[in-house]
Amino acid sequence: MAYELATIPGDGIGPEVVDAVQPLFEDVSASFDFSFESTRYDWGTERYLETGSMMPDNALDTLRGYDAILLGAVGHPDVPDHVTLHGLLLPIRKGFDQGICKRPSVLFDGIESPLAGYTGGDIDFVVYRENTEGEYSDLGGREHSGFDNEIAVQSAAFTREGTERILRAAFDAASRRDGMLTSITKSNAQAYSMVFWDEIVEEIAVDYPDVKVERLLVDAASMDLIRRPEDFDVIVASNLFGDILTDIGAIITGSMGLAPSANINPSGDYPSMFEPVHGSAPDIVDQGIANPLGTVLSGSMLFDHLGENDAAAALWNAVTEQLSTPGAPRTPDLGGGSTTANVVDDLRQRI
Ligand code: GGG
Repeated sequence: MAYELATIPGDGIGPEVVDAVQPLFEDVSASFDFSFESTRYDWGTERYLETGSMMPDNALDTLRGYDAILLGAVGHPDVPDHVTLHGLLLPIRKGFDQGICKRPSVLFDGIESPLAGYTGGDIDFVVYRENTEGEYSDLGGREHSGFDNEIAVQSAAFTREGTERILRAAFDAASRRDGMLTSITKSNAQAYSMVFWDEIVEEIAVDYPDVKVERLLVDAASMDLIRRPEDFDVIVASNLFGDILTDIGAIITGSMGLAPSANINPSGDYPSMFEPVHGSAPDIVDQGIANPLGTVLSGSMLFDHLGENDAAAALWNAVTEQLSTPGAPRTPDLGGGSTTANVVDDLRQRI
């Protein structure tokens, strides 16, 4: 099989991690008898500063024919974050109807959690985040700028279709895993959208008698992810809540640099996109010390999505083995002194 991948390294450490993992992905494809061609698109904030747009007008047409997209990071200290996010990441997620975001949080053997007493294997959950609507809807506006009655309105939109599909994806995952689903809302305060969400959870639960459903408010969930992370298996949440909870998930499992994610187009009509959860990290850019493991694990999710399950497992296992090997290279976010390149070279030896 031959795949066509689009890579968008983006901003900050994005190019460092996306470029570093290419040879590793080539090794894996050669070992498992498939090939892929990567085409690099240098879209991002440098382009925005030169031309006024993060990516060309026909960017979605350009990307449409690819089998998958690998994205690095978006964000730049000289440009407001809402400009960069709305200029690149969100138009791709929405334009390709990538309504399901999967973000695993795994405490690997050999990694120290900042939570006392937790060691490898103690934390292993996956967040299913609704990814194209909810609080990230572009509904709203501003008026009366400069007057005392200045107003900003930002609406959250929850469609039945979008809500049902993220919930069904999460129920399916819970059914395949430990049969435990936690649905996160703020339905005590948001009595329209979140009560609607709760109602759909109840409707869908009827089809999954094997799945035990727990409902938690997002404030309690934020506390419980720190107090009892071992109790979670599959978590399902809206766009904003999912984004926030997955940062908690990343930090309690060792580092933002380790966390992968997949933005899935469930119909398969458009490419899905894979990206480390971390941002552009301007504080460490150009030092060669960015952790590439979030991108490697995102690559594992990408290969899994393409049906190359052995390649996906080989990448995931290589990371697992590296992290559990005393003395193996680690970047500074994991307490080591190694470079991005050292970590990738070591993984190449393990494939
Ligand atoms: N690695 C992708 C990236 O740079 N994400 C930055 C970010 O702020 N993402 C917000 C979101 O995922 O909603």
